[in-house]
Amino acid sequence: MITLYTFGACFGLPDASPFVHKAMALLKIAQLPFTTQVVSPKNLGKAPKGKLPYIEDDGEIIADSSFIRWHIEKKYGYDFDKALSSYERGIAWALEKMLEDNAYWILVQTRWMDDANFANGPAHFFDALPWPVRNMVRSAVRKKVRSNLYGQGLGRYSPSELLAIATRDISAVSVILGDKPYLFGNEPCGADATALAFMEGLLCPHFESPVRRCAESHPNVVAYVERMKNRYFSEV
Ligand SMILES: N[C@@H](CCC(=O)N[C@@H](CS)C(=O)NCC(=O)O)C(=O)O
Repeated sequence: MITLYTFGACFGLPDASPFVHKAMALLKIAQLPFTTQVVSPKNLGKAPKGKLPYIEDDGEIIADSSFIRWHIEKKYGYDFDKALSSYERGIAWALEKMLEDNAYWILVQTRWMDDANFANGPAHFFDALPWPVRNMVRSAVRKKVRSNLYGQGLGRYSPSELLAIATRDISAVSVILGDKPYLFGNEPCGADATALAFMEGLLCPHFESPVRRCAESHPNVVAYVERMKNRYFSEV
């Protein structure tokens, strides 16, 4: 049995992390049974790369959502992209990496750097800590996230610049999806797990932002997220 290590369901999403959400979706698309185990943020250092997700499968540990996907493909012989041409596989990979390495940071900026969203969201990750250290840890982690955003680069951009970039990302997903049920046709492929996780994360009603409004302005994306949720996450 596969164990997926997660942060836990949060903000009406299957997981606070879109990467964990993606890994869950991959396991569900491949119809592999799995259990989940929540990792406390203070134990993240024990994760192989200090990040989630990772899985344990018969004693084998695999970290990173893309490596988890390749493990599923290799060990269980499930080709997520079997129906895709090599050109479509190229587009699928580019779309995934746009979401994971670009849109992800906009999502982080929206949740962690906007004061109201932070208070309503990530600030609660620390509620279980005793009060003398709670505020200190909360501020220290927020500071680290700010520094990560600055290092990545998007943390240096104004809200209107971030929105301009997010608008391109979201519209790329919308255009590639078109009027198809899934990104590349009638059945989901590997990139659908990523698109679901990141688009549902950006659309999350728990957080107010112009980026969310932009995602909401694409009816095909909104309908797609609902379609994927109904098919794979009806229990959430
Ligand atoms: N490339 C990794 C990214 C995973 C990732 O960035 N996970 C974040 C949560 S969204 C994390 O665990 N961050 C904890 C930290 O940086 O301390 C993947 O695809 O799994």
